[in-house]
Amino acid sequence: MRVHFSIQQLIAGATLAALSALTSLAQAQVPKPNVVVLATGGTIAGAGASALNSATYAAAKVPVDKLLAGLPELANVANVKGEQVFQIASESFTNTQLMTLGKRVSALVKQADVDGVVITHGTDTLEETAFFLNLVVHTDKPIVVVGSMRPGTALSADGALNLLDAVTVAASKDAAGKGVLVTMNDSIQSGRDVVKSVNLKVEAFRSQWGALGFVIEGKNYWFRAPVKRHTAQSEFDIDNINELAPVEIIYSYGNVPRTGFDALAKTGIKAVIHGGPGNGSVADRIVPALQAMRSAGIQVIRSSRVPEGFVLRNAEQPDDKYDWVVAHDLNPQKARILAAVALTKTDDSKELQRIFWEY
Ligand code: DAS
Repeated sequence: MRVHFSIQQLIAGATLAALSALTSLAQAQVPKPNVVVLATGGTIAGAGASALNSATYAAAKVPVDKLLAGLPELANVANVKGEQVFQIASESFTNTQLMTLGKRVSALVKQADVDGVVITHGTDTLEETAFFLNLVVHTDKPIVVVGSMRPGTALSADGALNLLDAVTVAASKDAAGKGVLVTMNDSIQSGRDVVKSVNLKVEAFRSQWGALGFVIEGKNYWFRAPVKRHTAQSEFDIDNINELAPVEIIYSYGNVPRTGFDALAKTGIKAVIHGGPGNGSVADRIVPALQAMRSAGIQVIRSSRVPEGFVLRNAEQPDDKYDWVVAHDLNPQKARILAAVALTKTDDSKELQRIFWEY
């Protein structure tokens, strides 16, 4: 049977084909976002002796250029440039590394030709760095911190997909204004909330308040947004900070002696984070040690060693009477970061408590 097309149908078909070709051409010409990857070391840059070494390896060995060259899929997502800021395992980070990294990120996000920043980082203190950047970098541009639990040399290594996801999120307009983010194991976590909760599995990072979303096959799926102050809304700005305040943590447990508390009190710290059991509980024999610290002008901040929940003010400890601060839901290591930043602006305990409620 012969099919007859009218002149009009032929013209319509040709027009549609031309439009489709023009659309593909236009899409091909849409400039890709520019993402800078700042490499600091960690397992994501690690190397093991064999594919079976998923936990036995040397961290911080592979340079950023090699990391990026090993992931050609990045070119489909963004124009990516790498910088090797450090090459260390993150348990060895100090406040100096935090400041150097923070100032570099702050400089990059001010550049019109930078749309997002990724930081490759060891997993051990990743949650501290992510929270620090969340507090002090003034931008709405996406900043994504990423690590891996297995080195790239291992079977089922997780670093490549984590890094691709991090660049995908950093290149995404819908990731703007959500604070510093962490992409691990398909999840998009808040840099404020995320903690390393398992020390040997790829599903190592979680937030007690849940992930912000997922990134699957190059697409972001968002389910919530942070409510605590961060980045562009923060009253803290890395550009106005020269040095973090000295703040230390002391862990409490049954039988804990005063020794550590009394020793810390003589080191010139501005605040002590008490990592207590339960609701940040303080043993009766330790209360006078903390009161002595407070009388010496050291801020006392009660956190908890319990992974979930938050420390309630004036519950089992008379915080008003002792002029102590509670760390809200922040674990001791995150409470240290917030205190070290906050004390660059205020030494007033009521102001500190406001800050711990708001950030
Ligand atoms: N030592 C760990 C670190 O650098 C390795 C890792 O898990 O990234 O944090």
